[in-house]
Amino acid sequence: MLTVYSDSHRLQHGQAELIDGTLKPCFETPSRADMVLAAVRDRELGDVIHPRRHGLDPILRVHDAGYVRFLETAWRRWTEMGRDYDALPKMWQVRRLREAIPEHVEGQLCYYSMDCGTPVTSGTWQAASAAADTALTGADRLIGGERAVFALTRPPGHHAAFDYCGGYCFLNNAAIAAQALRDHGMRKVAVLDVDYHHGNGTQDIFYRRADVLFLSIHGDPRTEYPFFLGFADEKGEGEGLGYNFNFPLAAGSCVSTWFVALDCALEQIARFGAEALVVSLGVDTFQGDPISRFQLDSPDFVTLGARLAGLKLPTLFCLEGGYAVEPIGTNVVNVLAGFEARG
Ligand code: OKP
Ligand code: ZN
Repeated sequence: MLTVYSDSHRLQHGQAELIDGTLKPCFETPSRADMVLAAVRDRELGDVIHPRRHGLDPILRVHDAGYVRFLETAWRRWTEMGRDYDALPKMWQVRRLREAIPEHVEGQLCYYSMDCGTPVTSGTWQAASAAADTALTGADRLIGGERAVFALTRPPGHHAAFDYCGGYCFLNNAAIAAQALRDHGMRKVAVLDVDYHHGNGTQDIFYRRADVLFLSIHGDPRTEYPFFLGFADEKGEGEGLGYNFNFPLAAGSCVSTWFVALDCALEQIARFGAEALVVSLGVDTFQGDPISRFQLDSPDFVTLGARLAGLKLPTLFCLEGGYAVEPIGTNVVNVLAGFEARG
């Protein structure tokens, strides 16, 4: 399987996130992508290519222009005030506060974020736009007839919505790629999110649309991040009604429960008649993940890959979460190798 990878991911290297009431080193680190790339090479998954630049247009197909402008300019504006540490928001536009967009970069940081675990740094825009290019280059290859491509995207994307960042995500790589597939003639695209956390950003972007089916298997938001989206009764709106499926599972759920949900999701994708599949591939469902509570073990990821291959669709994998750094490469490549073995 072809891998798309850019070293620019390194430019997103946050110092700290607020966790359990204290600032802790970020879980979402450059070493994650290094480990995945090393496993791709060790296991001879296939060629590794650099992404091609695609510019802003495909990003603006799914993201708000004001939000994208904010991401591009936030670090410069933040440091112009003499600050040189990561930019993190410290308040939110909650119920009954005004929805007007603040003028000041500090206010905009709050307006355009959903949490304080997603630091804007000197290299955030470069890294996030390189990740979008990585997903887009993968989409190009699918259009060109490739059976499957792995976009080694970092920072991840699935929590990034139309107009906000959060959950370590700035640009929604999978959504940008799914839209590109649509724009290049694939009439129906399914996005399946297997990360431990609900893909609130991807759901937000496609919620009113019938041409992109979104499905997510994740920790129940009653107890798990992102808490405010990902419930089973979120089925889409307007034309999109019936084209959104959430499979929230209790934290601690066993492997067989997880695979039952996967089978339900795969059945919906087949019924939808998807012409292409985008997989938001988080491996934080691993039993050893430090911030998640499912039980998958490394061999289970091979099974996951094989089941996905059973759909017989052109498939783009975009990396999302996975914070057990040492085994992340094995777990990700297990999915991809399981997919290829099933062909
Ligand atoms: C990003 B992705 C848990 C803190 C959770 C945010 C998690 C973001 C996950 N104690 N903080 O979906 O893997
Ligand atoms: Zn996750």
